[in-house]
Amino acid sequence: MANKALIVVDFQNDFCPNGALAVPEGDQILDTVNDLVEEFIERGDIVVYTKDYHPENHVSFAENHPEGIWPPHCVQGTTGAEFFPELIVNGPTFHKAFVTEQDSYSGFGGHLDPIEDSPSLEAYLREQEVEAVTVVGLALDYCVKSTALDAQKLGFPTTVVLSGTRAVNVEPDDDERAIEALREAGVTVK
Ligand code: VGL
Ligand code: ZN
Repeated sequence: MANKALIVVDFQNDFCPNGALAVPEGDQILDTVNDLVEEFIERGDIVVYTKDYHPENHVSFAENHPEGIWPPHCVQGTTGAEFFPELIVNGPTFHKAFVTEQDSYSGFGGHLDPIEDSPSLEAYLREQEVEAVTVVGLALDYCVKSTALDAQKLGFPTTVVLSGTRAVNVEPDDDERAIEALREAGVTVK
């Protein structure tokens, strides 16, 4: 039985340098993330992963939809949707935003299989009797923030490890604002 879960958010090729929606220095979270993965596994805790997993014409893509703001990224079946190659994967992956008309920044919108009646991330954490979570991955100001806020709201005391995340910073201080919002919600940011 695990007490804690590490949630590795969207550490995928498209969010790393040369990817379709590259997060500056996204690849540089690797050592922190892998160290945490090993630490959690060695302690008998669990690690779960999320994947942004979009169909080709997803609503978040500016070229397909007026409300879309992103270049096409993490398209199902492409290399961009795969995990960063050196990431240690030792746990289940929850897929999110796989329906054309729905986006989800939060990993809690994720399912084990990319179909909506497959187990959700929350159901899995409850089943594993997880009592606290640590969140790392990409990007701090979008999916990491949203996942950590949801986790805290769902009653899991939540920690974000800053060296294990990087921000997109569409606006220059988005990272600072994300950290502030997390702390205000009671998330530990360190
Ligand atoms: C993300 C923008 C669009 C993320 C996903 O993983 O932070 N950001 N889709
Ligand atoms: Zn996306």
